[in-house]
Parts: sequence; C-alpha cells; structure tokens
Amino acid sequence: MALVAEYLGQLSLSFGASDPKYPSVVPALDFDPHRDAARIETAIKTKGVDEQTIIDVLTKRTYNQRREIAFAYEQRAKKDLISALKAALSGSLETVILGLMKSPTQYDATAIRESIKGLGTDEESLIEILCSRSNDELVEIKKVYKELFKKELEKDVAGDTSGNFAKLLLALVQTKRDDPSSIVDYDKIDTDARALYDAGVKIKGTDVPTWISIMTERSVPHLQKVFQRYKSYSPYDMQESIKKEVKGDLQASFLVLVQCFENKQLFFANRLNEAMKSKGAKEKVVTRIIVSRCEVDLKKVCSEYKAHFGQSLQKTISEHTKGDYQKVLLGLCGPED
Ligand SMILES: [Ca+2]
Repeated sequence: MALVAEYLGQLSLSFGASDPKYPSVVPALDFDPHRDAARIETAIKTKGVDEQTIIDVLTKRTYNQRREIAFAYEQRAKKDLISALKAALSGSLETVILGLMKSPTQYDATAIRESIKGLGTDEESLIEILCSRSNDELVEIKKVYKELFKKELEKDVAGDTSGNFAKLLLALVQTKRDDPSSIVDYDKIDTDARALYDAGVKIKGTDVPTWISIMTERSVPHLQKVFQRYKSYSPYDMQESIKKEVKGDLQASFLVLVQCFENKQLFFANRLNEAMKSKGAKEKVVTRIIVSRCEVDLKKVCSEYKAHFGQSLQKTISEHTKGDYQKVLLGLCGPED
C-alpha cells in the first residue's frame, strides 16, 4: 500500500498540466515536514485532541506536502499518520481530513468506487465526477482506479448502469475527447450544431448516440462555439433542449456536461449553493467539491460564487455549517478576496 501511494503521488505531479489552475490551497513557504509532524503528533496526543492545530496545519499544506508530513510523522511516531488521524478524529472532520490525505486522483477514484459498490448506485455522485472531470483527469482516474481496486473503471461503470445513461458514461470513460486546437474549424462547428439539432429538437424522439458522440469526442472550446451556433438552428438553447428531449440520469448527465463546458467553476458554485441550502444539507456533496477542487480551481469557484450569488462562499459556509467541519472547509477555501 505504501508503494502504491508512492507511485500514485508521482503520477499526480504530472496530471492536468494543460488546464489552467486556480488553487485555493498552495504550497506553504518555509515548509518543514518535521516541525509539522511534531505539531500534529502533539495535537493527536493532547487530551481530547487538539483539532484546531490539525486543521491549521493540514488545510494550509498541499497534498504533496501532506505526504511529506506523513512520512516524517511515521519516522518519529513509528505509526501511520492516516491510522492515527482516523483514531483521533470523528464524523465530518474525519471525513474531510482523510480526504485530504489522498491525491485528487485517488480521491476521485475512491469516490467513484464508493458510489457504485454495494447495492444500488449513488448516481448523483457518479454523474458529478464523470461529467465534470477533464479528459486528462479521467485518464489519470482510470489508471489509479485500476491500481487501487484491481478493476477496470469501464467494467464497473457498465455493470452498474444501463441504457443510454450507461452509453454516455462509458463514452466519457473511454476518454476520446479531442485536445483543443489552435485552429477554429467553422465548418465543423456548423455541422455539429446542425447535427445536434437534427438529432433532437427537430425530430420526434431523440437520436441519443449522435448527442453522445459529439459531446464526448469534441474539444471543450469547440463545443462552446457549437452551442452558440446551435441557437441559430434551434429555438431552445442546448440546456433547454436537453430538458425537453431526455429524462432522468441521462438528462442530469448531459446538463452537467454542458454546464461544465460553459463554465465549470460556476457549475461547482451552483452545486455548492444547492447542497448547502437544501434541506438536510448535502454534506457529502459539499465535502467532495471542496476537497477535490482545492488544488484545482476552488479559488475561481469562490469568485464565481460571489459574482453569482452576491455573497461569498465563505460566508455561506459559515451560515450553513458548524464546528470543526466549518473550520476545515473555511481553511481550504482560504480568505475572501
Ligand atoms: Ca426530439
């Protein structure tokens, strides 16, 4: 397991190099893993556990720094940091902190596994992860999924879903999306826009395979232009068309895809807002987004949130969560701009 973690850590260094990053968690300066490990050891040993110190240290270090702390901790305490944290913490705080001890790719792979193993499927989680991750991220998730669970992600997804919903998720997991090109192909933009219209709003029923191939194989910048062009053929924009044409999980998946093509950080901002304001606050969704995006684009999610809702994400978190869970989320979001 230690070797797998070592290997996965290295993988995560190279992933997503093509996408711009807007992390809210950045490498701590003057970083000393031995000093941090000592602080955490003392915090764990303190009667009643000093959660504040654990939160202060781990939310202000990147995943790679946390791995160095874990190594230094194991050298001095002669036990594994993750097991020690598991024993010391509980509830929502434990869930977030253990999430931070995984790389973003390990975290996603594990969340997908959680959503499909056992009886039934957590479609909401599965859709959010598979439809919002970039092609590069999905390539890494597939590798890590196989390393961690000795199973093919494709097979697990196919085994747990059916119909057009399964076809769409499988097409995404096959990672056939084109890389963005510096050349804008106006003919292809027009052809694709027309094909989306001809396969949906124009006809009785929907030619879902055509929608799936266009939305899973074209680059994101191309699709953004296709959806603009689409409006010159269809009286309904792409999101409205999806709502008219398809239902259930398939509809939810296409909507997440299109919202992410248009503005991924706004998609996450909306998701967070809904989850925090829903009855029985969907803590799982909030935790997943904050933990999985803090080193990717959470800073931009915060600015989209504020621009869209007129109040900061940090303020909404402080109104809708409490205790150590609130402190850890606020630590990961960082200060308001
Ligand atoms: Ca139709």
